[in-house]
Amino acid sequence: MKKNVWIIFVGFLVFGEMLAAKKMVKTPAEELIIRLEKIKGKGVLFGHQDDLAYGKTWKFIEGESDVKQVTGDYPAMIGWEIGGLEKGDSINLDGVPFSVIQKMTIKAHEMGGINTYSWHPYSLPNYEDSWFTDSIVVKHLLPGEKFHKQFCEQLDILADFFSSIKDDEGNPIPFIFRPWHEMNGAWFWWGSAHCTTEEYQELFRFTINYLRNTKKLNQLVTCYSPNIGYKSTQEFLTWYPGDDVVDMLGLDAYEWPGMTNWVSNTQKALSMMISVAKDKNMPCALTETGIENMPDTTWFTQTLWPSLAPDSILNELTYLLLWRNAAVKHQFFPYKGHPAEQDILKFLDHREIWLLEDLKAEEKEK
Ligand code: BMA
Repeated sequence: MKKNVWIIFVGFLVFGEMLAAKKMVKTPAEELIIRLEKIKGKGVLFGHQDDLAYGKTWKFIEGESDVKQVTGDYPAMIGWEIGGLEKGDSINLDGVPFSVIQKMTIKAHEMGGINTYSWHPYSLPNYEDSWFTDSIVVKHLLPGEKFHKQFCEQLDILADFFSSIKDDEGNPIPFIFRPWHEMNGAWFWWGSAHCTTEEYQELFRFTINYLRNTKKLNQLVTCYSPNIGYKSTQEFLTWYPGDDVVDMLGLDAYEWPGMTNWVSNTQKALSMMISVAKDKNMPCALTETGIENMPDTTWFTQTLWPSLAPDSILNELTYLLLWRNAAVKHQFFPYKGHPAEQDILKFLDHREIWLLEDLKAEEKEK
């Protein structure tokens, strides 16, 4: 009898310890959020989409980077695109093999950088691209609806790929996942004109819950990122799917021809996002930005910088990301020889804008 009491007592102790340990061990996603929170107020990570995969004049050369060619350093944040993965393709919609994305995501992490994944998926059932908006899709992806099973199979493919992003000890590498972005626009099939707000929210919720709960992925820092254009914090939150499925907030803001008052409009949009982020105690970022082909060769110092420069903005953003440098006329970072090369160097000279070495120096001090 006495022995049994002891066994129960020891059992309780061990169980208690296990519970405490479980609480203290952070998931990879939680660790990345903490990392972003620590950066906030000190520096804004400089990011570039596809930077380690290809540039204006090169493709799939390990160690190469348009940012490095110009600055001597890599971006601190690297963006990747997984559109096409859901379809079972081995290369994404921009021609980048998923094997390259996998390898270079791991490499970016090993170098001390942070990764973020965007997703421009093809639609069911006919695999039209993200910009094909002639048919209603979102509604049919939801539980109980006609494409739901196929949609789950697509998420299974994503989950398999995400699980392969791990370090050499087999630990999942965390990254920022930004699905269903720019939903307030009408250009994507999940945009506001092509589904109801509730359908959108359910789609977002289902996607994240499936990846996290059914597929047991604990490395996704999920980001909700509308496009510039909302007029209030309420409007920013119109499609917001819930604090339990969102970890951070983002804004996508490009300057396209014909736009006016970009600096003040971007400042306003950033300030609204920041006030929501503060309320929710979440990190936030300028998740996509740039001006295609950079016809204005002082855009970085005269337009982008003034948009970010007020302390109330600079102290709150965790990163900004310029879009990709495709070989065709679709570039957003002034590659070597571009007339805006000197201007980006001046922009990057601001001590608050961090390339990879700045991030590493900060984190080494800890
Ligand atoms: C868009 C453009 C497209 C590309 C897509 C996904 O903004 O760059 O050319 O296919 O992003 O990367």
